[in-house]
Amino acid sequence: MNNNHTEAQVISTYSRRMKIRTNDGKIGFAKILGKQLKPVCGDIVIIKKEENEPEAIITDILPRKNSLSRKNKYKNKEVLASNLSDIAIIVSNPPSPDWHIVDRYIGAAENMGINAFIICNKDDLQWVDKENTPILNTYRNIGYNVMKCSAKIKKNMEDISKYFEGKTSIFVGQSGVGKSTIINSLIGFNELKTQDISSSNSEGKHTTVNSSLIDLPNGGYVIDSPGVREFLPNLNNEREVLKSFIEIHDYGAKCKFNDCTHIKEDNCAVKTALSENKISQRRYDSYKRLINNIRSSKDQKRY
Ligand SMILES: Nc1nc2c(ncn2[C@@H]2O[C@H](COP(=O)(O)OP(=O)(O)OP(=O)(O)O)[C@@H](O)[C@H]2O)c(=O)[nH]1
Ligand SMILES: [Mg+2]
Ligand SMILES: [Zn+2]
Repeated sequence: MNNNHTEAQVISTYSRRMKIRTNDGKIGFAKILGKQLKPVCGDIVIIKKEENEPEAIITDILPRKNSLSRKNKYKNKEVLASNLSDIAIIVSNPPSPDWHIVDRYIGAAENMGINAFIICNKDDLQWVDKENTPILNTYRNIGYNVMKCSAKIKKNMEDISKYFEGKTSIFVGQSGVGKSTIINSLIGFNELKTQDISSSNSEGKHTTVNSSLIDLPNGGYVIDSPGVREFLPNLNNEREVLKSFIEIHDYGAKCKFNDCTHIKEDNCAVKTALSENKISQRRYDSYKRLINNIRSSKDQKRY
């Protein structure tokens, strides 16, 4: 590599300008060369620095180990972050949990081949009640780690902190669940802006507007991301939807037809498991919604 070309990691993105960290730990800004290049948080990029130029230029992105992507409103793939080991899905109440969003992030993680993990924040408000406990137990029974904490009164934060040591995780979830507050608590100071949800007068308030990568004191880093109202993972086909729901995938191995989609087919082991309450109806509904989404976007493409 030329001596004016070096590697750097993207730590936050501001449209065409990126905050980066070079291998020697220095933080700076760099601009992107051309319109094709779309670096995201977590990317390792090549930067070029000319002597008389004030800012470095990003000339390339090194191959990503993986990436978290969604389908945007134009049905195009949008990469949100890369090179991750874990997706931490934060839920709380308020705001009222949307478990379909949780299922969809889990689906994204399954398709990326990385861990998904649920954190129930605001445990000081004791919101995990009769309605939510069975839902959380369903996730536990499938094999997902579910932890409760309160970033506000620092309850269970040591366990949370240990879990993330050495990992490269992204914090995702609805706006106002406390993603930035938890990260501030993990690093021990208020690096990230947080805001009271009751002080907002519009429903769509998002405090965090840019993803940013934060170093953890004992190694590893977390990416804080803006809250979402919905999340559609970038799944390409029904097989990837099935891979998103591991319990449905597992029961599906016993269906009569190899290509059973577990919607209307006869002798479907998934349907049997559903009737015996071995698969949660709520998770199955999530599955059906994503299958229908794939089918309807295929129909649209035909015309
Ligand atoms: N009671 C209680 N409130 C909390 C807790 N953690 C965070 N909050 C509050 O919840 C509100 C939202 O917190 P944020 O950290 O800004 O939420 P966020 O998920 O980062 O929101 P976006 O950036 O909009 O996605 C703030 O008023 C926090 O003080 C907690 O453990 N208990
Ligand atoms: Mg935030
Ligand atoms: Zn089936």
